[in-house]
This record gives sequence, C-alpha cells and structure tokens, in this order.
Amino acid sequence: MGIVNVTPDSFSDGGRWLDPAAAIAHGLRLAADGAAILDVGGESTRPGAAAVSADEERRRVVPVIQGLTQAGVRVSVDTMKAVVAEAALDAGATLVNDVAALRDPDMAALVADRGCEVCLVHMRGEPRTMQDDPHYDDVVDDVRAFLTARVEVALAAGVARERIVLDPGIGFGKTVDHNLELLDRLDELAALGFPVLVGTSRKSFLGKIVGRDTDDRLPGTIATNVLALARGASIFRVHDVAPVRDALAVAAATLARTWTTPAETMTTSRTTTSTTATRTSRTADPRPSSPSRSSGSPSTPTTG
Ligand code: HH2
Repeated sequence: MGIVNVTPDSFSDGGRWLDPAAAIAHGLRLAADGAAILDVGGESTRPGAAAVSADEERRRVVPVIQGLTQAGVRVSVDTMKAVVAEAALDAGATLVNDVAALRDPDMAALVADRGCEVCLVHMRGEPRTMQDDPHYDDVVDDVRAFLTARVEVALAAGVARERIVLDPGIGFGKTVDHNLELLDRLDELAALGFPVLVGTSRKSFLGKIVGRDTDDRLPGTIATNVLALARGASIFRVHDVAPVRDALAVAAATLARTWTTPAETMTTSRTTTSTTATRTSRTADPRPSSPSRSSGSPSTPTTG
C-alpha cells in the first residue's frame, strides 16, 4: 500500500503532493513501483496536527482519487469522516482506511451500504493528544480487545466479515516499547482471522532507535515490515514502495521457499482485487519437498 498524502503538514512528506496533478503523478509512480493499492489522505494524523474541515479534506482527496482510479489503480481513502469517505467511494475508492475505527456514527452504515472494505485501526484517544503519556495493562491484549469490539460494531451494522482489515495503529498513542511489543506479538492479532495491515513507514519510533530523521528511516521501515510479514501481516503501508516491496519479496520467498520473477509478481498484483491476496506466517510451513522456483501463484505478498 503506497501512501499519497495530499496534506500540507504530514509528518514526513507534508506539502509535497498538495497539487492534485503532482499527487496523481506520485501515486502512479508508486503503482509502477509495485503498490497494489494507494492510500490517499487529506488530513494528517500526526500528533498535534491541526484538524481539517470535511469540505477541505474532500477538496484535497477527491480529484486525486478520480485521477488514480481512472488510471486503473486501486485506491483506499485515509479518513475518519463518513462524508469524506462517501465522496471518496463515489470517486472510485474501494477501501476506507479509518484510523478512528468507525467512531463517526455514520461510518459503519456507509461501509455496510457500499459493500467496500474497511480498515479498523487502534488509536488511543485522538491524534491531537494520543501521545500524551500512553498507558496499557498489556498493550497487545488491550489492542486486541479494542479491535474485537470494533469488529462487532462493524458486523452489527452489516459490514461483511471478509471486508474487514485490522491494524494495531503503530504510533497512534503508543510509546516506542508499545510499538515494538505490538510488532513482535503481531501474530496474536493475526490470529483473530482478519488480514492485518501495518503502518511503520518512517515513523518516529524508528528515528528514536537509530537517531535519524524521517527521510533516513528506510532501513528501519524495511526491518519492521519484514518482521511484520513473518508474524502474519499482509498489507504494508509505506512511502517507499520499491525498496520495501523488494525486501518483502525476498522475505516471503525465504519463508515459503518458493519464488516468482518480478514480471510474474507484478502481473499478479495488478490483477489482485483482494487485500488477502497472499499471506505468510511464521507458523505456516509451506516448504516444498525440494526448494524450487514456482511458476504458479506468487509467493510474494502484494504491498496492498
Ligand atoms: N499511519 C498514518 C496514517 N494512516 N493508516 C493505517 N491504517 N495505519 C497507519 O499506521 C497509519 C494510517 C500516519 O502516517 P502518514 O500518513 O505518513 O502521516 P500523517 O498522518 O502525518 O499524514
């Protein structure tokens, strides 16, 4: 999943893609790099970010979503507002990436009515205050209980089970230690039976560990995404699609001991419509009797 932030203030690329034509060109580059889906957002969720009106958010994302979907790219909308999600779905988006996990009272019914996919993200409080001294009894148990409750809300509104994706919300009201524990124990969330999305790309916890600024956090981004793959994640939300995709392809091939050429993988990811395309977990043992090159279904995860 490639990130297209149409915002002036996102933490790593704010202001770079505010112009719709620039955002579309950027998205198409990410798709060419191998993103199976592009996540278009018009409001930064970084701690302390200014709130954006629904009108302004809609104005930012709709032309970009139209441009990308008209070019044949699959698009998700990163929004907490049902009215923005509705306009995005009208413009061709097929997944609502809701970091507020259906807090907007109209969101669950919208997702159910439209039959689109929805990503439910764990966030403690709201973006403005979420990093104020976060505490959990057991961060994985707490996040799992929260996501389970939000799944119930979605199901009760009529959202189909197979349309739900879960996300532990790395960096959303968590300390460095919380983020690390969530990543290391991600298999406990994958065990809930839903596709798991992770978003570690360039985030500040990586910078705290290695002492580097946002633009220099690609190695940390790769390390965390590879570990997440091994623990059962299947969607990887990143700014730098090409290098992460390569890392995931090699990691997935190693775990499965089977592989495909980039051309075969790209063809398959282009035609993939499900977010559950390929999953590998460290508990699975998909080893063929003699390690060999696969000519069938891809062993690499799609980045969406
Ligand atoms: N992280 C960000 C935004 N949306 N969605 C999901 N599902 N998971 C995440 O981890 C996630 C997300 C924050 O990253 P970014 O979009 O790069 O920054 P900003 O919120 O400042 O625009």
